Amino acid sequence: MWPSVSVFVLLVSWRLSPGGAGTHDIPLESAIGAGPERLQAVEQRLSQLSAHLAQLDGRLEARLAQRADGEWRPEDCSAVQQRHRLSGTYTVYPPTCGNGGGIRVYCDMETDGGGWTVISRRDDVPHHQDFNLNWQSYKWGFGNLSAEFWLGNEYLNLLTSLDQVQLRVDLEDWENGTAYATYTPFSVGTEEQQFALSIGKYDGTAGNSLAYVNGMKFTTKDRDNDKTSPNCAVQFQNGWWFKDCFNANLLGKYSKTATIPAWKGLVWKDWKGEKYSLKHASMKIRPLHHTQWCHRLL
Ligand SMILES: [Ca+2]
Repeated sequence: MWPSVSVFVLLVSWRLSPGGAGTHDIPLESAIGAGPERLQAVEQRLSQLSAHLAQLDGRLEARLAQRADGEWRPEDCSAVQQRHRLSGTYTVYPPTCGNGGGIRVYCDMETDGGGWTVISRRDDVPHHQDFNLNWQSYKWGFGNLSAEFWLGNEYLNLLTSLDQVQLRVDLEDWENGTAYATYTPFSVGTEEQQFALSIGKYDGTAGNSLAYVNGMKFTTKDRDNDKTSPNCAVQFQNGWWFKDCFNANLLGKYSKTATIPAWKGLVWKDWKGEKYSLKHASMKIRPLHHTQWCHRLL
């Protein structure tokens, strides 16, 4: 649009310029006589062009907004953070072989720079989620993203199989004390591999309680993949990566009090021991390359 406007303005300048080239073929009197009319015509034309430009501008803006909403497909919360800085529920699109439909996830945009896709949360909420569920439930996830939930083993496999990710565990006791543990890298196998857990190097303040079940397959009440008899998932009433049985169980039965019979609650042995049930426990993942984005943003 601009080149044609420039040409038009140049043309107008040339036609109106009293001393410029080309004025010799217009008698001075007629140029003066025609001045107001021409100016009016020019003004009218400029006004039309201006309206047209505004219209184009609006259309361009609408097209860009449409692209932003319609074609933006963040694959996890780390990508969501490029546009959104508040913790909450978002739709993410992990690459899949199927239709590539989105899934709803909770993004933690605060902890250690944010960008975390939360994979489970336990909390002191009015209504607790039942975690004594079967293989299919654990496969596709369950619960309330704003309260207690399990994202789903199939999604864990998806989100940890393309990018290398870090797992972060955040814990809180009943006296407002907090601790954390990170595992780098972290991955969950396919369903054929029984969603086996693989964790790398530990770091943090909570102690390395998850290491005991590294390499273990997932076990639920209807699929026994643990190393004991009969089934840890039946004994503790939740699905998890059990061995014989655990040093950490963040999906155990929620207790409104800290003190519990040994192992019967939300346990992270190396922080509070096996007779202490935690008030809050969450697990979240983030790609290892996230730090770069984080630095660019902050
Ligand atoms: Ca068993």
